[in-house]
Amino acid sequence: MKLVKVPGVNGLGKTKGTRDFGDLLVSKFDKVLELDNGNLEEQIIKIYDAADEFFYHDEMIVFIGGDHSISYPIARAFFDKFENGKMVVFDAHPDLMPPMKEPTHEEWLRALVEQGVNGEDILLIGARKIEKEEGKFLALSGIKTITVDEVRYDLARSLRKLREFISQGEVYVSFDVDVFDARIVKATGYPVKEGFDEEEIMNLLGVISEVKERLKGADLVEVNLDFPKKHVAETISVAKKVLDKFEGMRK
Ligand SMILES: [Mn+2]
Repeated sequence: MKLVKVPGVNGLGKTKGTRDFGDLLVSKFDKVLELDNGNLEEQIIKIYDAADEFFYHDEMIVFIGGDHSISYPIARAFFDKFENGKMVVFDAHPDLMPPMKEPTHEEWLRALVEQGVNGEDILLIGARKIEKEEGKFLALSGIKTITVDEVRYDLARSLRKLREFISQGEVYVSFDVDVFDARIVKATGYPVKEGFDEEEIMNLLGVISEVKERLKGADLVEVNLDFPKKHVAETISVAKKVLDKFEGMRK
């Protein structure tokens, strides 16, 4: 596994605290991208080029953000390279607001679909804070979903649905820490209650680990250091468990 630090932010100033959380999570990166967060156009190109190069090599890559806007160029590189690619997104928010020219962390997923990625190749897990216009887009987009309630009330069926989704093609996982319940992950910009607990997430990630060498990469985003130290420490320790799980996936 290769670990890449992607200190990209594009959250209209509200996600600056996510820039360097990777330094608290990982002691050594295989690569650190040098990004000027004031130049969004260049930031997107640099992230795309780096992701494109990593996907060329047959090794699992984990990109550590940053906010969720980094997943836009990474996912574009992924879908450009892998025609049959499937992306699993863990997020409390669907990130489907109408996109800006340089998509922010609130609309990166919609930008991807509007630019031609097939919604049916995306599975969104845990979304529970959905704006009206996002709901409309979601319904028309073909994006598949698994909700927290589905997992809680019929775990076996939810795991089957996930397993079926990733049963063929290359797989990429985008993981926004706010998919966890707001009591578990507090150091993030927009925590949402009624989210997953750790065991539920580990069950879902366990299914993803079954795909082995078809799993090409993952990202981990939206831990925000601009919160009380205690909350940051707790959130980092939860994020570390997710990273450890990624790490075990292709061994
Ligand atoms: Mn997100």
